[in-house]
Amino acid sequence: MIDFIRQNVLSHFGVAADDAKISPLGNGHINYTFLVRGPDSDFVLQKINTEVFKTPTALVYNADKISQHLHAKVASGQYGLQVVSPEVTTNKDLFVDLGEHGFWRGINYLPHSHSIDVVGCEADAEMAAKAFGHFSAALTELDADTIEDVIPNFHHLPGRIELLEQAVQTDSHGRVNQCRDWVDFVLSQQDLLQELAAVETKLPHRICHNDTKINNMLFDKRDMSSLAIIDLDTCMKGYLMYDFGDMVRTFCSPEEEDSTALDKVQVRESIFGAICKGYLSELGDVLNDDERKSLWLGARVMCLMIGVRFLTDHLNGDVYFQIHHQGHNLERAANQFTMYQSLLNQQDTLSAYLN
Ligand code: GN1
Ligand code: MG
Repeated sequence: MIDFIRQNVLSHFGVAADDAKISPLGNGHINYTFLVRGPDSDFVLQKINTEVFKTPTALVYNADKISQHLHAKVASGQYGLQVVSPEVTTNKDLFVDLGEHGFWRGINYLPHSHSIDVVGCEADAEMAAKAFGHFSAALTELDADTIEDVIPNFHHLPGRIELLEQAVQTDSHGRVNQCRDWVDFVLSQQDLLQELAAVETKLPHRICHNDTKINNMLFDKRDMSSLAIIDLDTCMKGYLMYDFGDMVRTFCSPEEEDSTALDKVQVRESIFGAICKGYLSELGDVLNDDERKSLWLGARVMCLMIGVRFLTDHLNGDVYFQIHHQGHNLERAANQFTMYQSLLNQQDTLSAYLN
């Protein structure tokens, strides 16, 4: 793909084919991301997965709107992080659509940035949660209806379980027998669905990040302070409990999302406490009572839901998430279900942090 980029994409961004170094960047599961080091400046180039993002123009327009809003906040001294912005083409467009050869977009590269996949200490968890909270608080004045739903029903647990049931029915790759226990485990979690149905209707829709993984918060490698919130691809209307939940699922484990060392996968209580502290320091006054109470539910739903999504993709033959080896999605699913079980095992202690 790097040769293709050199020959067909770089010129749209005003960079000559032989003038750039191109290398893969980050750990995304959906889009293809590269760092382009040009003679004068660097930028991030992405090939958007249009099977997943069926209206990629909506994605880039949403991201641009959010970016402009945050820049205005920076200018008025109300936003303390750096902002990711579109890197426009030589025609001043937000993207290059090469049809069957891909939908490409550029993003500014933030110098001195550094990302991590596993949180090492409470201080980092608190700082990252504070940064995500700061991001959401800054978006409260942007009208949520101006942001398009790039993936309808993205965080919709009942819909995700239905898709799992369909994958089990079809069993297109003959993998159901191998994961029957996990399927039964998911289907035994009916109480969670009922709890969710009762809470959801009370919650306000807000613009959410929807992918608050630890590696979507960049640290400044000079002093390890928070630098920026990145990956605005799935910013959409939703419930903040899911942003909280995605932090819990990705910050709290001492292992990566795809670790097979399940005996080590668990929710670290001290990290959970640090997330609550950091997130509420920015959003404590913004959240209403129902939203605050919903956070514990959000944590459980997110862990279960991403496990369901990985398991479904394994059964469907790995058509959604990029995998690095056979069985990768099943390993990810087992890891996330283990996180979910760890949350349930610590229900009383953990939920007390939110009272
Ligand atoms: C995907 O590609 P990435 O890493 O930004 C996925 C998220 C999942 C995540 C799991 C559009 O995000 O929902 O939580 O993988 N994004 C999409 O690591 O499905
Ligand atoms: Mg993402």
